[in-house]
Amino acid sequence: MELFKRLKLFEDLFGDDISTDSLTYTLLRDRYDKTFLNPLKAKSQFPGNIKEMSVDGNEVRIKFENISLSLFFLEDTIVKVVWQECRIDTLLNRIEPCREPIEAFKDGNSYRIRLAKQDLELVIESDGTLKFYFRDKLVRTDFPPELAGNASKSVARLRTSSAIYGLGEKALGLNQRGTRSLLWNHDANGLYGPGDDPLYLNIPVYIDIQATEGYFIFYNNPSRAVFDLCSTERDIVNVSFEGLGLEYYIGFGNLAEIMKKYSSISGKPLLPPKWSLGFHQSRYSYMDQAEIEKVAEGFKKNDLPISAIHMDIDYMDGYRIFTTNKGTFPDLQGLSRSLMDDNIRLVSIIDPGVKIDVNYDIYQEVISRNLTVRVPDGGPLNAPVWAGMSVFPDFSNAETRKWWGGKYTYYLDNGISGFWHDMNEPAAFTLWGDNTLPDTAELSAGKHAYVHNLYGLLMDQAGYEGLISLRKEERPFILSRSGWAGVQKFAFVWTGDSASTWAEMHSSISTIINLGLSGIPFVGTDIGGFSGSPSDELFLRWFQMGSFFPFFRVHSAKGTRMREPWLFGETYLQIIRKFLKLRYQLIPFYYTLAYESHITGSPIVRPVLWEDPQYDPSVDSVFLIGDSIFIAPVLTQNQKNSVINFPEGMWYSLWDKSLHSSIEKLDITLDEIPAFIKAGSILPTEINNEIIMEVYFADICRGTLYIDDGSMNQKYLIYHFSCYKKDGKTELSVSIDDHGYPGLKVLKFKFHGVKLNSTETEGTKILKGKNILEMPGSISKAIFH
Ligand code: MIG
Repeated sequence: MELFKRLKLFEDLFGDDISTDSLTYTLLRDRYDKTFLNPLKAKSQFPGNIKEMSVDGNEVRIKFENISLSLFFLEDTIVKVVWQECRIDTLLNRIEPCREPIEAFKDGNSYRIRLAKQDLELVIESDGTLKFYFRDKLVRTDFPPELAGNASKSVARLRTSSAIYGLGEKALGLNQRGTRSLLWNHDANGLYGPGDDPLYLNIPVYIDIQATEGYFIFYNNPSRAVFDLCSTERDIVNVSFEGLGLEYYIGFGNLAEIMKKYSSISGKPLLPPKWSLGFHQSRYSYMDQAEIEKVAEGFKKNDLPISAIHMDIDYMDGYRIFTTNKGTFPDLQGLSRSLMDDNIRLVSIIDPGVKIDVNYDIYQEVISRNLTVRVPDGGPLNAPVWAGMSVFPDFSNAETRKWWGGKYTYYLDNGISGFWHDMNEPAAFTLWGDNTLPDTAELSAGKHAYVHNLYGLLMDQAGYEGLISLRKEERPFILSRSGWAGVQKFAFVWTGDSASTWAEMHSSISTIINLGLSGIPFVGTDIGGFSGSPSDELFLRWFQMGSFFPFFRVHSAKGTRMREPWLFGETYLQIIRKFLKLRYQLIPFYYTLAYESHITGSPIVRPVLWEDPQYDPSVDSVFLIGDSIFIAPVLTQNQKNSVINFPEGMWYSLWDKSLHSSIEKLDITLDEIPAFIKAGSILPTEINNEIIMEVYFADICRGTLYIDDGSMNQKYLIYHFSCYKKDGKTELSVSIDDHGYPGLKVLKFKFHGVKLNSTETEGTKILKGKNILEMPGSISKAIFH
């Protein structure tokens, strides 16, 4: 019955051919997995009793009866624990060994290792239990692991009231303590909501934090895994992997330090092109060239700023990647050129599947060069996706990546600026079971079951490196649905096919924050939700919230209501315009945050805990942007007021500049959502191409502005601003970190919360009435009353 329903659904959606293909493929997949999956479970092994320990440089080796353990002490309080090495390349960075000499000694039946300067102590008990002490407190106990062949199970005890974040993309709430989830990249098939698991992008990393102290633990293992985070047993985390051994990294500190350490292993976030931080309008699909032109015109006519329009799969010729349907897109080059005249870029979708068609050059090449994922007994694996039966590039092969990356020249020649990698879990159409390739399919890095979670990451790497070699000066923009640890080096991520519901809008805040705390700063949702037709109000509230996320895009499924801003009536249009303009004013702030992320690995969307260690770590309805904007979005229909629990400190309303703190009940109107700037922030903004530093006054204020030429060659300049109040006078100082980019001729500051009178420093002038202080870019100090 279930099967017939599925078949019927597929026929309705894709037509007879694909549903027949899906049936054929699903049966084949089952046959392969039955024939070639090794059913013999390897025998379980535990370490047994400790035998001996030896220290060799930064490595401590401990022999147990059955297994050996290696501990590597790395720079910056990071420990690498290897019970069984991961033998495939997962694109991690190499970290330098720590320089501090290791103090290791026997203590009764245990061994003790101490790094005094780093406040770290590790106790290895005789059965293989590992106890981690940070700043003299026991933060984690790892019990002896169980290994069975390359499969592993690892159980640990956490502190009783710490919070857990991470795991990549999850819809299980903000604090994931108490959840159990699967780490297996998965196409949610067009729709998901709160609680659904797994989703498209999973990473075996989590942060365990209590107030300001904690650590990240990252398992270098992309194979299928289950993470039980204190859901079955109180304080007990139970993690199991299907293959690839047991190798993990732990790095200690506060949230900012943890993120810095994790990104030093998994990779620093890319530096995005500035335009990518603006607004993107998308639809599945704008069906032809004329429709895209109309959308662009609509934005212009209605005075709505926009940076990019996305082209979904229907631009292709029969869903063949690297082709265009000449009937509906007769002049792609002309289209991109005319949009570019208005500063609007085109982003086109790219799916990994290559249609099986002997007359299609991309198919011929991928086959003749032998670059596809293969079935266990030989030839290329065939599975259906949008293009019908297709083959799948083996991105774990460097040759495939090089070949694939070169193909982006087709789009660049057509004036396309950005790339949207979809279906890269990889997804395949099936009638039952897992909608991906067989576990037993072969990639050059190993069995699909083990390297599946790397597929998206490696496709992104292929695209990114291809683009860099095709146009050396420009920063690539890639948007990816799937990925793994390190995807931040190559791509932005959006949260896939979310439901158009209030509940999902709310839940997306946690998903976004957890992605950020998994190392991925450039994230956003389909505004309004992908699947379904949001009410006007839901769309507007989602738009208002989404306008603060680093990746800011409206997108929606076929058959749902259209979402161009002018379709919601004049009142809504005005509000949407206000939020679009606000976002463009804040671009210098987002760009500065992007640079900070690039250097430190910090997320852009942060939990309040980041700034206020006393804040409830589970509150999932508010977020910070950097350390200075606090957003409490409107998450229910027809809401009249909102009780807001402010983070520590004083907060200016972004709208009327009134001051707020602790707990307040505020009125809600349709045209705003509660948004606040921390008193003491100096926020870089831009109006009419002019940069203005907005000073939200307090006794001490600080802010940063990053500017550059936008290219890959890294010429930039950073301003650090600070402001102190002293004896009734205020002193503003500017310091410059110059890396070859010319500074601003004039520095402009707009003050909120204080009245400017006279200044003492030569060359500064106060533009009366507007509370604006203007000074030559060369001046490093101004004093005013
Ligand atoms: O099977 O390209 O998540 O954003 O519009 C669906 C069509 C394929 C899923 C993506 C969605 C996109 C859609 N894609």
